[in-house]
Parts: sequence; structure tokens; C-alpha cells
Amino acid sequence: MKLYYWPKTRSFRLMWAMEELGEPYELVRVDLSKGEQHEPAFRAVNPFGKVPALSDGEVSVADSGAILLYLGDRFPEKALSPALSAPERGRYLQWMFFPGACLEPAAIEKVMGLPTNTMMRGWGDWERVLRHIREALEAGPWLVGGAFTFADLYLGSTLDTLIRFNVLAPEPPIGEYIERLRARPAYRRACAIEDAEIKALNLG
Ligand SMILES: N[C@@H](CCC(=O)N[C@@H](CS)C(=O)NCC(=O)O)C(=O)O
Repeated sequence: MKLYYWPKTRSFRLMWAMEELGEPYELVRVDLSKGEQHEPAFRAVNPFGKVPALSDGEVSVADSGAILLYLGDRFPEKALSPALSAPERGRYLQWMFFPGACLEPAAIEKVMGLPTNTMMRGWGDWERVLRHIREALEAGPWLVGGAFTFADLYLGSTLDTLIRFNVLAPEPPIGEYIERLRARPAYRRACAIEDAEIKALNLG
């Protein structure tokens, strides 16, 4: 498998996912500063011209949530996504769309100070999004089925970024959740690879 990647981007979460899976993969740099995301060779993998993207033999898939869904189903034996017939599958799918469809737009609206309209916007608003996350995390250490899944990786990596950029305070229960995620060996391995890439590319 090839993971199309550039440091300090949303690609980090897919590197983390690959480390959780423990399957061999090749990191392919797409230099966003040189516009390589617009080159035909990369557009063949992701016509939208953004990282992360993944190729697996003849399969190409892009967008964090879609790649995570693909990987979870591609390696069912790793138990990083609930089985198709499992009751938790419904909530899992719901959470797999939430970071991109609700959390990110609500955070952008908040950071930019844009007017909200919780009835009209698909994401509600920042407070509604946070309430939903807090309630889910108060019910258990992980989002679905009592075990870590790619839904936690997707939500957690987005919250992690918001905390690092001071958009969100690491208060309970979100703060503890992020600590649990950051303690995972696969997360730490992904951080080490990212740090080495940043150093190698002088992006510090
Ligand atoms: N919804 C996408 C967003 C991907 C995205 O915006 N990637 C940025 C880097 S974080 C990018 O490739 N930007 C380059 C560009 O838009 O030209 C996902 O979650 O994968």
C-alpha cells in the first residue's frame, strides 16, 4: 500500500492508522509547497488534489474518513472497525462521518467568528458539536463497543489538532480521551516518523 503524505497535515492520522494496523506501507511524499498535489500523477490517485490518499493495488481512495473506513474493512482481523453485522456498526458509521461533516466546519465557524444557525447548518454549531462529543465520551472510554476503533482515531486526531491550536481546552472528558490516545504505541510511532520527516525536509 502507498500512503500519499506530507508532514504537518491531515495525513498524520493515516500514518497513525497504518501503524495501528501493522501492515507494510510506503510513504509517498506529495510536496504541497511545490504544488505536487496538482500534478497528473497524483491527480490519478486523488482527482481532488489533496492529501491524505491511499493506493492499494488497483484501489485508490482519498479523504481521511473514506480511507479509514476502507482500511477497517480491508483488515477485519485487526478489529479496528466493527463487523458489518455488529450492532455497533451503525454508530461507528455515524462517527466516521462526524469529524469531517460536523466537527471541522463547526470549528472553522468558531475560529472565524462566523454567525451560527444550529437549525440550518448540518453541523449545528460549536456548542452542540462539543456537547455530543462530551456525552459520548462520558458514556465510556471509547466511542463504540467498548474498544478503540478507527472512529476514535478519526475523532481523536481532529480534537488533538484543535487542542494543539488552542481552539479547544483539554478539559474532561475530552482531555483524558486525548491522553489515552496519545499513549498508544502506534500514535507514538507515527509521531516519531512525522518528526523524522519534518527534520529530513527542514520543515521545523
Ligand atoms: N477532507 C480531507 C481534507 C484534506 C485536506 O484538506 N488536505 C490538505 C492538507 S491538511 C491539502 O492537501 N491541501 C492542499 C491543497 O488543498 O492544495 C481529509 O480529511 O482528508
